[in-house]
Amino acid sequence: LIGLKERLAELIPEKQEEVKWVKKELGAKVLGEVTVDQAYGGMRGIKGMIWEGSVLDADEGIQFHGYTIPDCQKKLPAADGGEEPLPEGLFWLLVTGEIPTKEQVKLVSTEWAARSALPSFVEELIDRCPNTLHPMSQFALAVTALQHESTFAKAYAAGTNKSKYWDSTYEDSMDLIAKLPNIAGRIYRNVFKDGKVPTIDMDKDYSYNLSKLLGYSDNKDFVELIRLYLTIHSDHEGGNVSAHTGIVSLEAATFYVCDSDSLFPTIPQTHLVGSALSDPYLSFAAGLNGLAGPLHGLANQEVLRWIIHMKDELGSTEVSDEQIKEYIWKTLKGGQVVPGYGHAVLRKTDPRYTAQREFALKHLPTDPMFKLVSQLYNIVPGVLNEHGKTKNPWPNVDAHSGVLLQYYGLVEQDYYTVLFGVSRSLGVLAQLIWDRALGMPLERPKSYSTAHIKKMFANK
Ligand code: NMX
Ligand code: MLT
Repeated sequence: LIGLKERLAELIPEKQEEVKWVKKELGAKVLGEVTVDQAYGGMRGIKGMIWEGSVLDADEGIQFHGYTIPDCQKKLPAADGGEEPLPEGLFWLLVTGEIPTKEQVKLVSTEWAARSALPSFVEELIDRCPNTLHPMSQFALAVTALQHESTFAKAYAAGTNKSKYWDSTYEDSMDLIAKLPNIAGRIYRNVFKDGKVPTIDMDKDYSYNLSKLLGYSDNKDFVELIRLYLTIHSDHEGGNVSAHTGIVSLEAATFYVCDSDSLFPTIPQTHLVGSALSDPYLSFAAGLNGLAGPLHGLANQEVLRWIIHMKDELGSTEVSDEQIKEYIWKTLKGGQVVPGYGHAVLRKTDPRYTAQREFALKHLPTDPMFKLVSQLYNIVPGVLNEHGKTKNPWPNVDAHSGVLLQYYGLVEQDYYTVLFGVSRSLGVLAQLIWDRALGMPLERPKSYSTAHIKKMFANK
């Protein structure tokens, strides 16, 4: 039975050759141009990054090495008696591009359980946080502190040859992922419960253990939900804020500002926090801080808040379409966004939303909050279209996750983004391992000032 690290070691030379070939044969090809609008517009649509694990299609949604979410639900191993994919399998797929066997997935579960213990100073650090410090801030703080354990940082300081960086990056990534349930569980228990944290069960899978630490493992449907949740939130190609901040690889794309290719061609060959050879702990902590923003991962907290506020304001979960429309317009006229709707890349309903909706139809079809979420699905896109600004009026992943968690009793909205963060570690750390294996360079794109842009085109 071949393990994940052995398989990775076999794949690295092949991939290095493939990338060498692509750079030699296709390195001078142009991926696109860059306009001044894009430079001011959050770099939307600029093609300039390599991300091996997943690619996002505006209409079809995310594909992990070519596998859609329904493919993953069909092909990735499930737990005994379960149906949803185990996130251990998704991690294997992200790292190797291959669907693992049930036995290989079990190896990952066992390894993560074995690596899960936290150093006592990290436990104390979490325990000393005031309950009023947002769970995401506690999460990023604890991950930064774990840097004390970094194998990569020690190997670098010892003068390790760069051809071996992937090995210590792999070790750190496995340790970090393994320790996240203990961090996440401790934060939840401290902030919302009595501070007593149960122990990891060495024979169980990652999602069961996370559910146990949170206090919900007695409900097998909740554990299944966490398996699905951790699988679908894991990766969304490289340009989203958490992936881009923490761990990014931008490669050999040629950029031109407004067709003025003779004037300003630049060749960014870049990475961000991870590209500075900051170790996986520092890189992932940076990504978590990005995930904690309300236009990104914090939207799952904002969605449930917004729905509960609507329910309270309208006095019931039985509300008419007209009342909902008025509430949406009030939000928009107040200069706020409708949380859970819109996307920078997607132009259709997010398949991650659909997967969660299918889970709800199966497990909680009559839940009043789920009915409200469904009612919103029928109404929000029409209102956003009438409003006329949003490029994509359809729901994203965050429009649905909170309602599932609250159904099983996990009602503390401020905590929801922590679960997103646990899942996102799988995608961004799989990429970081490959960044080191492929020797991706420091990320450093070019910027201009407004005065410079005006000067640049003064005589055009
Ligand atoms: N409600 C109201 N206005 C919106 C919404 C929305 N849901 N989505 C976009 N707009 C506005 C946007 O603010 C912008 O307005 P302005 O010109 O005044 O700045 C305009 O429509 C054009 O924006 P887009 O090009 O459609 O969207 P963009 O790519 O800039 O932003 C999001 C993408 C996801 C940030 C945006 O759709 C949004 O703010 N959605 C609500 C927050 C949310 O659900 N975020 C979670 C995304 C998924 N995730 O987990 O990260
Ligand atoms: C994500 O999962 O990262 C979000 O959908 C945001 C994005 O892809 O831009």
